[in-house]
Amino acid sequence: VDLSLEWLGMRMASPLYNASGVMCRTREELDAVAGSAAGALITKSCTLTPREGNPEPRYHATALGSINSMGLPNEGYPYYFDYAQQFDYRKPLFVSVSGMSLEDNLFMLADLRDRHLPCLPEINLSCPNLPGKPQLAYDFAATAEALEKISQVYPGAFGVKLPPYFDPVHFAQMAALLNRFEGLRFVTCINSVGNGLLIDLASETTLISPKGGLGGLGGDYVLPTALANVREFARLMPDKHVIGCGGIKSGAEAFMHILCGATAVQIGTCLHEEGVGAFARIQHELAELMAQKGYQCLADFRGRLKTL
Ligand code: RRO
Repeated sequence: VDLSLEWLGMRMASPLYNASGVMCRTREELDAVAGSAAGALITKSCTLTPREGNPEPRYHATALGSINSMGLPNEGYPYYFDYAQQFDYRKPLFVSVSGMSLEDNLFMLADLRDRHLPCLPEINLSCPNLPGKPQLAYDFAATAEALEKISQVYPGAFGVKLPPYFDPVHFAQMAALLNRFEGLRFVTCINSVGNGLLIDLASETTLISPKGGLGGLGGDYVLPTALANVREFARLMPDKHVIGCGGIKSGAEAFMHILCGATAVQIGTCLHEEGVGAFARIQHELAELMAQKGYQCLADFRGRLKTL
């Protein structure tokens, strides 16, 4: 069984890599993903200047997934661009960019352009955890304005990280909007399901501290929502790549994401809980599942979901 893939001129030995935010804040964490079985790696979303993030506790895992309100803790964009500059590129590197304003994003992307680093930006339009700042991609007019300006500043291929949508009209409107931008080559679906609330029953207390306990959900809680978003965006944007993210913890969920049309898939909660060994394990499970089903490569089943 062959798990390799090629897209946008990049070769990946495996379709699995980390979701931005997990195992990617420091060089040491990025090196661990680079040295693992992951097919690629992506950095923590960065801002113009370093950020501590929200007060702790700000992440909690349960049997069914995770809740987080990290608040964009990161080392500032030069740290990640410098990492990219010294990276050996034995696998593709993505940098996640999440400015506090459109101007900040344009500034960072202009620098990335001028440095000619061979990495692709995934522009985060969907952070759910900044008090007072709504997720940009829930505002369709603001998203159009951002992509117009980004396309003027950044001539290369780029992608966006989308929040989950929950209505077919929104899928269609966002897909039509994204299809207008030629430089936009991929969308990553989905960011965490924003502003859920998990409660510890015994103590009758929230599990995390920021925002009265509200935070982005990941893991099993979000798998069906992630699959729906991957499926609909893959169907509505046939000329773009969709990267699947949400609820992957074994070969089975990775297979389902790819069946829905994902080019590659990212692991968040499961990677946080298990560590980088998750990549080899899930890859092995995916290969076994494909062999059982008689598939030799990812293209044999990618996007071939059957409906009733
Ligand atoms: O840092 C975070 O709180 C965070 C971000 Br930027 C994001 O995009 N998604 C998420 O679940 N957490």
